[in-house]
Parts: sequence; structure tokens; C-alpha cells
Amino acid sequence: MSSADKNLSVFNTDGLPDISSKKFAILVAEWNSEVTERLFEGAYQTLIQYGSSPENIERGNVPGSFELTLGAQWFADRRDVDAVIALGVVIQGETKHNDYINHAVAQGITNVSLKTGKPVIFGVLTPNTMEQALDRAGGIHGNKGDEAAMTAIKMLGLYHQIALAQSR
Ligand code: RBF
Repeated sequence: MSSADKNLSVFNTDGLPDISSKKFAILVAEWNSEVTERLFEGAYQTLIQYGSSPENIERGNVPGSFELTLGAQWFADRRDVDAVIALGVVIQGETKHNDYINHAVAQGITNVSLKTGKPVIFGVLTPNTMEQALDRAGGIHGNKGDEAAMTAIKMLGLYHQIALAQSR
């Protein structure tokens, strides 16, 4: 399936881990907040649907997507946080700035994830238009926030599997 056809809210949920004791941080960029609020709603509801609880989900806001990296590091450095979900929307074409922001955030989030050994999920939409963004924030292509939350859950499951294998 091409990424254009993918519904971001449809996933394989076989073998998901128990996340009832896991702590999640969700970072939300304020730029394009009409979209990022929908991403947040999707991520939050997906975590709840698959076993988390409101007291185990903490939200933090950053001004723009560029700041997601440092916000993610602050959260991931905290011992009680198990996974971080970073949500933003950078509309392509409005300005060349988008390229710099997208590359910096993708690289930065990867670095934070590797440095801390925790899932730090890149939940940043990079569409050409606002319409395409809304299509992926609870519209016809589902919700990138749902997908980002599910990715965090699956990565915690993989970590659990690998850690268990080591302790055998
Ligand atoms: N932040 C976003 O999250 N999405 C954007 O589409 C976006 N576009 C920007 C365009 C320009 C020209 C500038 C200067 C910033 C933009 N930002 C955007 C904000 C950026 O992530 C960061 O918050 C600011 O650059 C900090 O001053």
C-alpha cells in the first residue's frame, strides 16, 4: 500500500503489551494548532483505548515543531517517562523553512531516542497543504496521532520482548 492510501488509524493490534503501568509524555507544537490539537486527541484516545490511564499521560506544549527535540529530551531524560510522542505539523511549500525544520526534527528526535534508549516517536505531519494535513488528523486518511501512539505502544512491546529474552 502506498503511503498516500494508508489509513493512519488502522493497524495490526496483535500481541500488544500491557501498558497500564507505563508513563507517556505527549509533546504538542502550537504552530498549526487546529491540526496539532486533533493529533493530540488521537494520540491521547489511542493510549487510553489500549490500556493507559489519564494519570499516566502527561502533556507538554512547545511553540513550534523545531522545539519538539529539546522538549522530547527533557521528557525522555526523566526516569519515570517510558515513551515520548512528539506531535507537529509543518506545511511544505509555504516557506523553505519547512525543509530545515523537518530535517532538524527528524534527526533530533532520532538522536534523543538513541541517546536515552526510549521510544521517541516522530508524529510530525509534513503535508503540502492544510487540507492534506486535516485529512491526516482525523480525516479521510485517519489520524497521525493515533499512529504515533500505536508506534509508541509497539516499541514498548518490542523492548519488553528483548529485555525478557536477555533475562532468560
Ligand atoms: N513550526 C511548525 O511547527 N510548523 C510550521 O509549519 C512552521 N513554519 C515556520 C515557518 C517559518 C518561516 C518560521 C520562521 C518558523 C516556522 N515554524 C513552524 C516555527 C519553528 O518550528 C520554531 O518554533 C521557530 O522557528 C522558533 O522561532
